[in-house]
Amino acid sequence: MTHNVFAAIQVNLQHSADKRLLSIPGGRNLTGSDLDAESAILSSALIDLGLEPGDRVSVQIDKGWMNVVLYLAVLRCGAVYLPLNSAYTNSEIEYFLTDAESRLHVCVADRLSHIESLKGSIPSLQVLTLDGETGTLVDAFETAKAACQSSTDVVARASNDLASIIYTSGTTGKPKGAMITHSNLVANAGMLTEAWGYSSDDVLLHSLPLFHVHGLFVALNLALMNGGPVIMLPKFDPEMVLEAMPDATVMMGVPTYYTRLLADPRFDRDVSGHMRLFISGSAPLLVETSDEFFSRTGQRILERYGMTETGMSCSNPLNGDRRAGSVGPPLPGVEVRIIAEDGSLLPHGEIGSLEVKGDHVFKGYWKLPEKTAAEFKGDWFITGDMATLSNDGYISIVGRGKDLIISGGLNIYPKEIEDVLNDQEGVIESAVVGVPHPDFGEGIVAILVGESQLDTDALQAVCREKLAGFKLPRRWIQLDALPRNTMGKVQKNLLRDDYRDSFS
Ligand code: MLC
Ligand code: AMP
Repeated sequence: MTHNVFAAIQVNLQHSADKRLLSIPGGRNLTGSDLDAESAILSSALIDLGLEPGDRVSVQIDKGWMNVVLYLAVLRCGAVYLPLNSAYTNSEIEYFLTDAESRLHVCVADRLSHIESLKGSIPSLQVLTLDGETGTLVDAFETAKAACQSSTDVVARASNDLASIIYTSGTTGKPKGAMITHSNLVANAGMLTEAWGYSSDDVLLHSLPLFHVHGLFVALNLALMNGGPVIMLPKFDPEMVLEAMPDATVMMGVPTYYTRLLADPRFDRDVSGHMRLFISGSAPLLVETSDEFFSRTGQRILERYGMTETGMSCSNPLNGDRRAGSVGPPLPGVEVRIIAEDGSLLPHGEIGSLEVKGDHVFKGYWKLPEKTAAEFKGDWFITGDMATLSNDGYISIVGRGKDLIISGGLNIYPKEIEDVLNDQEGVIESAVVGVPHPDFGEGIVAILVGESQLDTDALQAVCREKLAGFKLPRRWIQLDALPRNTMGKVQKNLLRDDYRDSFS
């Protein structure tokens, strides 16, 4: 018996052989049998290229149906899928490919020459391009198809073998590759199916990117594992979402999606009334947004909580009290606990560090056994989030133990931006903080201390060259000195208070 997560998906593709499972409005529709057959062809093309089980396939492409076929083909041939945000700059990408020792990288043609230049330092690297429905990946697919090569076999994998590596940044050091196993994915999709009553009758409105846990594993995997159709939009755009909504039953998004929908007066009970479920996660959903959504649509958004390392851990109930400001009880099969600084278990209602345990928890960080050991206590994973647990079992995330900004559902570690700024001539030191932002939840403010008056346009340009656009500070402040406590530590809480109205 194989534990390859693709095998669990394939059963449903075959059950839904003639059913339209993936539709791109204005584009292609693929049935279960299309997805099965085309992933088989691409899988054999990948094997022909020399890919072996366990090899890393890094992917930085635009969203589309071929991206889904590629994802399925990589799983099917037992390789490890490594998705990368399309906003990452070339210098950011270089680290991921080198660290992961990528065997195959799939990118848009514009990035090809840069990736080719990395071959000297990553000797086994091969590169294919994909731009929509063209590129050398498609050529490889067509060649395999013409040769009638379609290995129908799903390459056997053990439950603890890797299905995916997703990089997450951290408060210290370089980004870490979270190793996600086949059984992690099967377990988490099973928990969500049960908790959300997900079935083949659900039609998912998919507007999330495919390069993070939310869009890839929570949304796409859950639908495919249930044989449920997916309407896939290239990105979140309220116009497109409103147009697709009449054909959908479930939508998932980060809080920004819901605030943007609420900003559109056309989003009302008529448009949303038939929807079974709206789900939010990846960042805190403000109580005001939840309440406004409820009064506009008569439906309470179901908020859930998770992270790259664990997939989903908690969710408000499908039936029962969906509590604004809380992420609900742990999912079936998940255990949670709240721990004090001294390591003791805290009673209900007290704020402490949230730890989780279950079959959904990842295997560890790629090539970083010490970092892995530091974030586990036995089977318990230390999330880095601060939370409370109510008497009736509801978790509320009240803050972060880690210095992290979440903007539009994307994680930004201030240290990464501070390192770039501190390297610039004339900058003595910097502190980057997140403050309330009406659209993104949090927006980025850079506070600098310079030898003289700093040229913030030039600093902005350097950041744009080195960092993905969503990490760019949007407000710049220069001070004579940063506030520090008696230990000499920068008091970011004071800076957050001082500049909290920067975007209001
Ligand atoms: C884009 N920009 C952002 C941004 N996204 N700035 C801050 N925060 C963001 N999230 C900037 C770009 O750099 C660009 O700036 C400008 O906005 C326009 O870019 P765009 O791509 O056209 O933006 P838009 O389409 O409006 O995208 C915003 C968004 C998108 C919110 C729709 O970021 C998004 O889909 N976010 C979801 C992220 C996600 O999937 N998170 C899940 C992680 S998994 P400029 O200056 O260059 O013009 C996880 C675990 C869990 O967290 O629990 O789920
Ligand atoms: P990532 O590292 O991108 O997987 O992001 C995971 C982090 O997002 C978690 O550790 C939390 O800090 C945050 N997060 C996810 N869902 C929620 C939520 N519903 N409420 C508050 N924070 C959340």
